[in-house]
Amino acid sequence: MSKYHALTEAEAIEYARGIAGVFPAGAQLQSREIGDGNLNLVFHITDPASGKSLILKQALPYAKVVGESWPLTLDRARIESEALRIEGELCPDLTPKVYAYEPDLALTVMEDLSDHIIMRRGLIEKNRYPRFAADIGRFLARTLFFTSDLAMNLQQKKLQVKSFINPDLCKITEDLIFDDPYTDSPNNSIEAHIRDAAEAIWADKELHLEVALLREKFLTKAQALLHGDLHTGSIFIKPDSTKVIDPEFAYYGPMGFDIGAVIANLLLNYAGQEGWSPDAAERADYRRYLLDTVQGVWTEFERNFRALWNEHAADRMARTPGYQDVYVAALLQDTIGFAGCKMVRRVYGLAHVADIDRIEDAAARERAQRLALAIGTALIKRNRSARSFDEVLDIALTAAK
Ligand code: SR1
Ligand code: MG
Repeated sequence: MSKYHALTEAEAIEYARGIAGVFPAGAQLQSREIGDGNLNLVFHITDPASGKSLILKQALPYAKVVGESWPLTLDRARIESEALRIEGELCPDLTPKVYAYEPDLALTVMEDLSDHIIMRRGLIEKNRYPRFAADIGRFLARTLFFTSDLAMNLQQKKLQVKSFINPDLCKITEDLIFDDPYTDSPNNSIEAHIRDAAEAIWADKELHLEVALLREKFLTKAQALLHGDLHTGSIFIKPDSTKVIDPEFAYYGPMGFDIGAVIANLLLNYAGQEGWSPDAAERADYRRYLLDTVQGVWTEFERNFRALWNEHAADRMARTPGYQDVYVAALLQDTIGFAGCKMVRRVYGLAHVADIDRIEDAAARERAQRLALAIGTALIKRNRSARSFDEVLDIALTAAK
């Protein structure tokens, strides 16, 4: 019989006590369930006397955001712990340390990062993170390059694709990102004041074609091991440190999906400045910082990715002259298209973002929502013709005028 059951706070303490070498014997541990994501339980275990702490993350057999009517496989805990291991080997300074994985309980024990904050919150507070673009560009380049056919033994890579088949979590993305926002789905959550904008998107056949083509890439292009949900809520940050968490949506897919996710979430905050920066000069200044960061993410990704390719390309065909330029040009287009899809879904799909939803002034929130939709739809429509990353910045600047 399965040992699985959702842990209580007291059981989480007992489990944490058994992790060797963390807490002193007899420590008076405290436990608090702090999960504010959509899917899992997260226990913060602390020992006030020694100052030591741990995080226990446990998958629930359903999507917490909806309830037991939406069952979800516990296998995602295995996928997450395995993805964390690979990301940790490739980027040890950019991932949390994992102390244990308990398959029967779908439980991962990891480093407590509460000296960092969730990046989405940091951006809402208008903090600046000078290292972020370089850190995330390196994370993206290393995790995507080294798990792809460019760097791996081709047979090993196929076996790795198999162990990251993640149908339940991919279905969430397929529905919530590539389907629901383009029709009057009951999963959507639409504020009445922007229903006209949603209806315009439902009627926009040119847009639907681009989304169908991007969805096809998500469904079929097993290019690299993706994080799969790389929004600013999956990043813990402080000015001198970046940590990428929560890769439970990991699967083999198109590289641009992860790069686009980072860019989309920076641009969602850019749109949200309608509410967070009422002063025009302050708004323009923080937006300039965000666009510099958006540009930096792509520049750092491309620089690192090309350097890795030049140094580590696995075989003769990967070193074919001209191949790298064509590959990167296609990555740019995928990145732009997926970034657009990731923006639209966060405005009126099932799961929104605090950068926009927490704006209290309804008129400012509506302006932010419409701006995010304008940028998102333009990115989607321009993806296949894009030749330079400058187009992303042009779209954002033009839409905000
Ligand atoms: C039902 S889960 C909703 C969203 O939360 C996750 O973070 C993913 O982005 C997913 O689409
Ligand atoms: Mg998550």
